[in-house]
This record gives sequence, C-alpha cells and structure tokens, in this order.
Amino acid sequence: MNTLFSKIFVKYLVHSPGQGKGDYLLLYEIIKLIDMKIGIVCYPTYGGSGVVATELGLGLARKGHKVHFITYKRPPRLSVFQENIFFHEVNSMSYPLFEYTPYETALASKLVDVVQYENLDLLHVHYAIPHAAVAYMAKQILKSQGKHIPIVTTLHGTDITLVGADVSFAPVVEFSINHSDGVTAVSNHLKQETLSTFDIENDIKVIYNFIDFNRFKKENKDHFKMALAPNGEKILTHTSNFRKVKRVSDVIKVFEKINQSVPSKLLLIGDGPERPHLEIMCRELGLCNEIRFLGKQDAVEELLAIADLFILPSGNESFGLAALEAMACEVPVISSDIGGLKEVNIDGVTGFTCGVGNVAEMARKSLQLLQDEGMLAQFRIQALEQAQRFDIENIVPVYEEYYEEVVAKSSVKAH
Ligand code: GMT
Repeated sequence: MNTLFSKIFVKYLVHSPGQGKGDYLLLYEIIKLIDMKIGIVCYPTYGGSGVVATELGLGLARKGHKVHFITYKRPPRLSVFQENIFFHEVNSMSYPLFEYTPYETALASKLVDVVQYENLDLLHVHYAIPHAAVAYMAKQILKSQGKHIPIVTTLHGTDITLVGADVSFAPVVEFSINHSDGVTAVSNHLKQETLSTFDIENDIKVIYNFIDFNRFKKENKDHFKMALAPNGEKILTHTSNFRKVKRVSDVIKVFEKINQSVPSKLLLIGDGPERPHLEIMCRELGLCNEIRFLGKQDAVEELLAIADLFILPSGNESFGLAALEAMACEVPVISSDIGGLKEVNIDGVTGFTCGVGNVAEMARKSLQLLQDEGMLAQFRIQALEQAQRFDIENIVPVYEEYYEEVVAKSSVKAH
C-alpha cells in the first residue's frame, strides 16, 4: 500500500461525515500495517516449520516490518544481526516440584510482555501445538489489560496429522484453530486433512511454503563434487530430521538398487532418532563407502548444487519443503505420492511420485532419469520452473495482505 496515499485517505475518512465506526476502524487498522510490528512464535529447530517461520520473518523485515521472534532458542537462520529483527528468549524456570518445566506458561507470560512493551500489531504462531493454545491464553490476558492482539496460526503438518490428531492434543488443537483470528495451511491437502480431522468453524487459507532464490540456486561447486564423487558418480541426496515418518531406510533401499546399475553416491543430510539404525543398515549392506552421513548442515544448497536426484519417500508430508529446496537447485525429486507432496513435485515433470514404500518403483523411476541425460536435463529445467512458483517474493506479499485482512477484521470485531 502506498504510505502517503493511505495516510491522506484515512485522514479524509476521519473527517468525512457519514462513515460508520466499523469502516473507520477497519481503515485505521489498515494504516497501522504500513510498518507492522509482528511477533513470530516457532520451534527454533532445523524442522520445516521453524525454517518457514524464520524465512518469513526475514522477508517481512526486509520489507520494513519489525519482526519479533519469541521462542526458547535463537533459530539457526537468525545467526547474525539483521535490521528490523528482534529476538526474545523464553526461559522457563525449573523447580524441584516440576517433573516437566511449564514452557507454555513461560511462553504465554513472555508473549504478554513483548506484545505490551513492543506494542505488537499481530502474533503469528507456527505449528499449532502448543503455540496456538498459548497465544490464545496470552490474548485473553492482554484483553483483560485492555490490549487487543490478533492471532494468526499456521498449520504445518504433523501438528494436525501425526501429533495433533492424537487424543492427548486434539481438543486443544481444535479449540485453538477455531479461536485464532486467522488460520493458514501450507498446502491444500493439509487444509482438507484439517477439515476432515477436526470440527473446524474457521476459514483456512492455503498459503504455500516458499523458497528464497537468493540462497537456493544452482552454483558451481565442482570442488565438492570432486571430493564426494571423484569418479564422476551420480549423486543422490536426502535431507530430513531422520524421524520414522521420513522413511529414510527406503532411501537406502532405493539407493541400493540404483547403485547396482549406476555408479553413484548417496548423501544423507540431517540427523535424528533413526540415524543409528540407518548406519547399521548401511554397514550390513556393505554400502558404507557409497553412503555419506553428513549430519546437520547449514549450507544445504551447496550440497544440492552437486546433486542429480533428491529422494523423499515420506509416509506423511504436508508440503515437503526439502523437495522444494532441491527443485530450486535444479534437482529432480523422487518422492512418495502422499499428502501435499503432489502439489510440489509434479509426477513425470519435476520428478516422479510413487506409492509409499514402493522402493522398486522409486528405484526404477530414478534409473530412468539417471540413465537418460537428455531427460534428466529436461527434468532439471522443469523442477526449477515449478520451484519458481513458490518464490518468496510472491508469497510474502500474500502473508502481508492476509495480516491486513485479519487485523482489520478482528479489530472491528473487538471494538
Ligand atoms: O517434517 C517434519 O517432520 C518437520 C515439520 C515441522 O513442522 O517442522 O515439517 C512440516 O512442516 C514443513 C513446513 O511447513 C513441511 O514442509 C513438512 O512437509 C511438514 N512435515 C510433515 O508433514 C511430516
């Protein structure tokens, strides 16, 4: 929105007779959005929801908004000082009585403090559990102090599917989705899954995850290629948090089959609970020289730059940000056909999608690509073209517009 124009417009409306209170408030709130103060709550981990929240905050800050991250640790992608970015660490006090430190209470208290002191316009919480419920509690406390704070909740996946649907969380998840001022989901599939799992009265807006092409682009990293595949072997990659849902053992099974026909190396990026079993599996298969466990990596794009294929055989995936990152680096994807993956990885265009657990099919499709240079080159171009649809430059404005709408609507309602 043009700042000067909007200011003049609002001034005109304030003095113009016959304007309803609601209209005035609505526009008044819109004008405030010109330089919004946004609180972002997320998990500060390498997981997809934390990455999306951090990149969104950075994108908003570049556009002039003041962004306050509120969580228990500085997110990895916020390691250096950046203008318009603030970080508030949540410290939950421990006490011998507590078997579990009450993080939710500490987070709610911190939210109240930051919203009041920094005069935030909006709280955007990523991953429903426990963030949406905690934000609701903070909102009620702030209301009792005379401050209205709208809440946007973004659903990321397992907060609805694997974890959220569990009886131990479901009523709280459902309540907090219904009591958020705005709700977004990262894919159409996740929206439908949410509607079929819970009794939802709120609208859910789909805003896809996104990619920053300033960072994720194919660059010449031949020296890495020389080090990791000195004889010109094809390079396959997989990135995840090595949880069961990622089915990393399927990646190894697929690789084993590929490796029988095509000289190749597999780079496993990330870490998590399944890693010890996977290492044993590699040893038993005699593939330790072909498979490299690289652990958590900050510069994933440098490894994707030398990859020929990315494998993501997940048992559940609401979007598959890791696949998008690969595609942005011109790497075709072999994935399962589950959840939102089909909205990202287009079968027969940007890679192939196969049934969960169908390692034979995944290996067959991989070989089809790896053994046909022309086809591989074409798929690389198509993967990049598809990734461009999710350019951060297009998606951040969608969030901004959504914030404006939510703040305006909820403020009119609250007054
Ligand atoms: O993949 C994970 O287990 C991490 C999880 C998270 O919240 O950190 O990822 C979910 O959110 C990502 C960002 O929106 C999505 O790209 C992932 O597909 C989604 N994971 C699952 O649905 C399993």
